[in-house]
Amino acid sequence: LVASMEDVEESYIMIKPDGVQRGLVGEIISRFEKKGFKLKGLKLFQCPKELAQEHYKDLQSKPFFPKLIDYITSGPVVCMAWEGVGVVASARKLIGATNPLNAEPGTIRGDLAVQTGRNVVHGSDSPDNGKREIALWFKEGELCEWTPVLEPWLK
Ligand code: 3AN
Repeated sequence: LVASMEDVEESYIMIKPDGVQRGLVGEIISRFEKKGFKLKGLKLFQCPKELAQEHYKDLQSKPFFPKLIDYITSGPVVCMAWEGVGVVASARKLIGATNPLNAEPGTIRGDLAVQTGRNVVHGSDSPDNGKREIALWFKEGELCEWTPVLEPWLK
């Protein structure tokens, strides 16, 4: 059964500063590529405090909020927009549980992280948040609409 355009979603995926510092960028990107999602936006970016606060505004009242903002702004992050059928829930599965010690082996956090406060990657938690976060982190002109063309590369 072929999926319809209505099933196509977008997710904002971000490699956090610890993922960049630890040299995990290629490893993490390749998991989304190999799964079969389409990359629409990609940049290395030093996040300003205000943007981090806006991104995590739902967690504002949590005791760990100031530390979370310090962490996310502590070094460059890799911002990505990924598109595909069911990409939001699938990316959350690929990423694994928030606490890496509860994340299954085979997931990014399960394989590569040990602490909730250093869990290497973010993924949007709903299609609406996927749209909101991509609009928040990317400017106009930074996203590419493209059609994967496999044929010429196979000849
Ligand atoms: P997820 O990133 O799995 O969607 P959220 O949205 O509950 O999880 O939390 C966002 C981020 O806040 C987490 N990725 C983590 O960096 C941080 N965080 C969540 N819970 C805690 C906690 N109990 N202590 C420290 N940091 C936390």
